[in-house]
Amino acid sequence: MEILDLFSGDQLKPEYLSINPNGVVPALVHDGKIVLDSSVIIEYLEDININHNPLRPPEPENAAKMRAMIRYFDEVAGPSVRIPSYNMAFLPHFQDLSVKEFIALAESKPLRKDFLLKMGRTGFSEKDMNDSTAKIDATCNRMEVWLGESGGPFLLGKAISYADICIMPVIVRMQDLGRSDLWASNTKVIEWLKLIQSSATYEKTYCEGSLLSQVYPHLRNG
Ligand SMILES: N[C@@H](CCC(=O)N[C@@H](CS)C(=O)NCC(=O)O)C(=O)O
Repeated sequence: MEILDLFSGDQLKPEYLSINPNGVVPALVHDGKIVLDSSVIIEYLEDININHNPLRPPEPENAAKMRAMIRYFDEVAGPSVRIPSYNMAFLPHFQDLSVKEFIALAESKPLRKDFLLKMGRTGFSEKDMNDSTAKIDATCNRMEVWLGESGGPFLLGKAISYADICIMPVIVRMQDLGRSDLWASNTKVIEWLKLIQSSATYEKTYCEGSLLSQVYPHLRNG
């Protein structure tokens, strides 16, 4: 396993771009084959039978439901969580750069150039912040409906699936940024999150230093 330092630009070095020309993590190289994008990687791991517990429902209808959920998360929640994350945690890194350095950095990012230029060195506007949190709010409402339809405690019913695993980091990030209010009225989402966060796997995944509030003291409340 190779760990990249995103602030030093490891993801933009030619050796990494030859693996992932998008210049973002994660990328999986397995038996010399390259697999890109987190939601594709997790299904690939299932396809090569690396998991002891299947995380994709065996019935085609439920597998399709799961993929539709993941598409929704990738379309609505994924891009939205980036705006508060950058404004609240990462912006100071960019404010330390000169205008010229900042533009050069933005230009070097294959997928995130426009995003960085829009943010600029003063951050996203209040409207952008509100629009993005509204999308996370909509995602939580959608999850509440799905949890109701499946009977829970997971999005597709009794067993945890890739859909839960795909959206979990977004919800945990918003919780870490102090925005648990976004799902305060979604009782099923609250129970879903509690269940996930009480598992030993969660504990292992979010080892010390994984949360932004553990890295950036200004995010710590109280
Ligand atoms: N859709 C991609 C998004 C990947 C992505 O945005 N990764 C971020 C870290 S969470 C990244 O590598 N950013 C590097 C940069 O902005 O330069 C996936 O899920 O794999």
